[in-house]
Amino acid sequence: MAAGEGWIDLRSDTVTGPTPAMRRAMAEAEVGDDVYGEDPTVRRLEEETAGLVGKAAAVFVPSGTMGNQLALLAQTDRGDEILVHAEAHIYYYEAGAPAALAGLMCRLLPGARGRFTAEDVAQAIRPAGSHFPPTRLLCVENTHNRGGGAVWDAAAMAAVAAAARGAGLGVHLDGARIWNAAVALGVGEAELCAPADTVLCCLSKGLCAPAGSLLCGPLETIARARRWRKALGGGMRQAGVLAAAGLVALRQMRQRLAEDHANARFLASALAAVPTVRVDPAEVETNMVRIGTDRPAAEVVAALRGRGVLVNATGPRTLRLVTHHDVSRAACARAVEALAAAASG
Ligand code: TLP
Repeated sequence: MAAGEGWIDLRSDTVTGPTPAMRRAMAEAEVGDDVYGEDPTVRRLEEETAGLVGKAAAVFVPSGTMGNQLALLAQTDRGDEILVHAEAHIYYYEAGAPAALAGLMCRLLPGARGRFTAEDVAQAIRPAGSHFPPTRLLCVENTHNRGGGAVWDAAAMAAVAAAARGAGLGVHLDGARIWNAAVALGVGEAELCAPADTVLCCLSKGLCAPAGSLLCGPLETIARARRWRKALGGGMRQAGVLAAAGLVALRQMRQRLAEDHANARFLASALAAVPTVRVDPAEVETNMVRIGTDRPAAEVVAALRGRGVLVNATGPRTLRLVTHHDVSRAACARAVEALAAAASG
């Protein structure tokens, strides 16, 4: 059954639909064949995004997953090792692609809510020697999805990047939700991305574009990524139709994310009063709320669906609620009532 009108959909911010301004921009988009590098709207989006995150170049890709995987393919060789948090999207949710596509080993870093320290990085780097895979790349995720939307501030990011760089590693930032981190901290995206060589950012989550992400970084790395994009079938022709929506996302939708963050805080504090739900309102930093339930999560999800509310389970007794443009404060209040009933069974 497809979710739609009338549903309160808290499964993810990926469910947001394009705004009327995006639909107009898509209808009027100036396009060309992007595989020939001739789509002016895609070029504009790539330039603006690269500028915003402070990198020299960017390549437009269909999804965040492809952007992350291009970053790995462009900066490693088969048999290398990457350092990545045990709950990172790249490792946890990308269908085994680091192994299947790039031939990489993943060395998993520990740390609460997706955050680790320079010491954790230093300890995980392999010594030189023919017994070991060369450690090539550190991956950081900001905000951290399975960490409940946790934010890395500029200093924490700079510290782990310095540890990696000191040992000759590159640094990739999965910044699918870097916009949320920037708004939460009140700093510019470029400052948060400065310690990374490459940055993946998404337009189709909280920013409401229908599809599209960008991998940003140095010219040479992005040229390699562009070649891998073609190899993986990600070269899109008149992609300016999508890029036009992406430009609206970038220019108009970033600042309003503060509203989603306030709604997430509202959800968490209201749910804290529900005895069958465990939630720590102090943990909410952006647009995600993690909750624990006594009742099995699958049962709570089904009971909520019966009440018109959609959420995802993240474990046997844990759920994730994500706020976004298409759920109002009033809808959040209705979701709290539904959850109070569904969690009690
Ligand atoms: N995350 C999705 C699911 O895949 C879990 C979601 O609903 O949150 N990096 C991060 C940090 C992400 O959260 C996601 C999507 C991606 C990359 C991948 O983006 P897409 O879905 O465009 O491939």
